[in-house]
Formats: sequence, C-alpha cells, structure tokens
Amino acid sequence: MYEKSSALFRQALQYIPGGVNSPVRAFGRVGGTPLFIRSAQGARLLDEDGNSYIDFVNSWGPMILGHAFPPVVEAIRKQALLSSSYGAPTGLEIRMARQILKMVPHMQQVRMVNSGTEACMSAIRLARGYTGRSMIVKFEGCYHGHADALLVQGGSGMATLDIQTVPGVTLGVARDTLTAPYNDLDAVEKLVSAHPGQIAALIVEPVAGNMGCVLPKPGFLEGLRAICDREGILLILDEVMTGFRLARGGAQELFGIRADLVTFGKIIGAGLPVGAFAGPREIMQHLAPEGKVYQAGTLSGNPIAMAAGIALLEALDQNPAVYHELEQKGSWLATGLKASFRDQGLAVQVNQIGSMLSVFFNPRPVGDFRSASDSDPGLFRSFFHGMLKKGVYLPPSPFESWFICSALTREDLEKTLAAAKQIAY
Ligand code: HOZ
Repeated sequence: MYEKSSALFRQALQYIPGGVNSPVRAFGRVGGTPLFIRSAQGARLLDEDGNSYIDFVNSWGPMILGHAFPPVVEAIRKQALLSSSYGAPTGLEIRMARQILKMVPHMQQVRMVNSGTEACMSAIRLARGYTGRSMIVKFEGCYHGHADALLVQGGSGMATLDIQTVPGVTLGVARDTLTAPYNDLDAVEKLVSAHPGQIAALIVEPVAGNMGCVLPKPGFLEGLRAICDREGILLILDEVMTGFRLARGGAQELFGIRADLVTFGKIIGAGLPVGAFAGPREIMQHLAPEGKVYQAGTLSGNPIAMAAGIALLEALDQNPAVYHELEQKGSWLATGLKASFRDQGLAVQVNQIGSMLSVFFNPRPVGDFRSASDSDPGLFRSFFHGMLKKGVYLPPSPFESWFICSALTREDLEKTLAAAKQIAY
C-alpha cells in the first residue's frame, strides 16, 4: 500500500536529515513511513502509490478553500509569466496590505515576510525595540516558529519529538523567554510581578493549535489584554493558524480582543511561503527604513506569493458565509466523533472550534500542555494508522490541530466518521 512512499523515504534519508524538510512530517510520534504526496485537489490528497485520502492537514492550515483552488492557480500562472521575483516594490504588495488591513481589525500597517517563523521573530524584535525591554512571555505548548527566543517549552514538532531544550539556543537567549501554562492568568500575574518593567511582549496563540487544538477559557484572552495594558506590555496574537480561518478577521474578531501586534503565516500566501505581521502605525513606524528596528528579505512580498494570497483572501472576503459553513462541518464532525468514541467505550476529548479540531485520548478535559501531554500515545497511534488505512490523512501527532477545508463534502465527513467507528484499538 505504501511501497513507493517507503522507497522514496529510504532515498530521502540519504540526502535530507531525517528524510524530511520539517520534523512534523516525519511520523516520528506514530511510527511508519511518511506519505510522499504526488498531488492534491479540493479536499483530496493523492500519494505516490496512488492512494487517495481525505485531507485534514491541508498544508497545516492554508488550504482553507481546498487544494488547487482555481482562482489561486490562475493568479500564480499569470504572475509566473511576468517573472517570479524582482527584489523591488510592486503594486501587488499594496493590494495585499490593503486586503489584510480591510479584513483584520485594529491594524494600520503590515510588513510582509516569508513565513510564520519570520513574522513572530520580527514582531518580537519590534516589541523589544519599541518598548526598550528584553523579556517576553510565551505559553507552554504554544509554538511560534523556530526562532531561537521562541524555542522554549514549544509545542508542535518539539512536543511531538519530546525535545525539551534545543541545543544551539544559548542560555542567554532562553533566559529572556519566560513561560506560563496556557489558560493560567495567575501564573502570568506572578511572572509579571517578578519582572517589573522588563517584559516587552506577551505572545500567545489565541486558540492553540500546536499542542493539539486547545481553546482559551472564557476570560483568558481578556485577562491577558488587561495585564498588558496595565504593565505597558505588547500583546502579540499569533494568528498563523487562526488568522482568516476562525473568522474573516481571525481570533481578534471572533473573541473581540485587540492585539498590539498580530502575526500571520502560510494562509496569506495560499500555501506559498509567506508570513506577515501587522500593528498600529505608532508601533510599525519603528521598523527600518522608517525606524531602526531592522528587518529585511529579498523574497518578502514576492509577486507570485502576493498574487496567490490576494486571490485567496479576496475569495474569503467575498464569501463570509464560508465561516459559518466551516463551523457547521467542524461541529458536525466533533459531535459525531464524540458519539463514536463513547460507543466504543473510549474516554476521549474532542476539542473543536470552527474548522480546527483535535482528538485527545484522555478522560479529562484538555486545556493546557500538561493535560494534552497526559493523553494516551498508543491509542492515538492506532487511531492515526487506522484512519490512514481507511483513506483519512490526519496530522501525525496528537500535538497538532486538524484543519477542515470548505471543499470537504458531506460524503467526506460521513466517510471520516465511518472510518473512526471501525478502528480496532
Ligand atoms: N505550525 C505548523 C504545525 N504545527 C508548522 C508545520 C511545520 O513545522 O512543518
């Protein structure tokens, strides 16, 4: 069933460390061979062995309207004929900035970068430059890309591979990153009072997606906002996963929370390598060349990525009903999965909000990294491989969120549920 993928993985191991270009792809948590993908269309993936899967990874989020979405394909094709990069400004960058600022509340300026990692790394630098303070607060199990300062108690691949400390991240850098459990305002208060006037920024995934999908408790985000206002700390909402996904204006709109800076990733490029961060002019003007906080990139605002991203964002902007549709699909699936696990006699948590969802083989509610880590790894492994055999491609780790796309049909959802009902544990 996976002969070609296995053969390609053996070759890849020779030339690429671990056989993959990003650790979360390696099936390290679940065992077996990563699938090598030939193509994808709508909600379907095709691997090199010719197996077809219903896709719940969706390139870790950006394929919200499905793979090979025709307006995106056409935009890429048109721009490719005009060259793929100039290293000079284009009108496309203005259109993209306008489109983002139209959809995202509270922001006045935006800087394009090449990934979510770059967006979070640069937003942190800007927060430090703006406030003149050094320390930051992040939450255990949240992942904001692989910049040194943010590789502390991280989720995603770090949690999957159980990497507690990262060789190469110096003690000096790590010391400036304070951590608190997600959903724990008291812990944040303690950190803040132990480091008065030293914390530049607090960065958080408004809905965590990198320890599995973990929702903020009522009052958590509002509490963070109040602490930041009181202490002169910048609140950075990492909307790499939630931006343009949970609502047209992301988590800021959904929860009615104002960020000081907001970061975005791959969805802004419709799956091409793009990121961005945005904020009020008063903060953003500290970036070079206007200010002295240096940040740069030859490929930043790359015309093909801009064309693709504009096509996707415009499609989302023009069809706000898509968010209701995605929420309905997400909640239908979550309800069905809960019932199916109950019928199988399994105590399982299904966390879901809109088109983000995770399954935790844990009898207790999952609201932070500790509870997420308490889940049963063996049951997850059986579930993952059982689903894969039945043609459902899930993130290969309990520390990742599933992503639902609008191309997913009722039939796909029913097939997914039917597959879950048949897994033998
Ligand atoms: N944040 C994404 C998954 N949690 C990143 C994907 C990757 O690291 O490859």
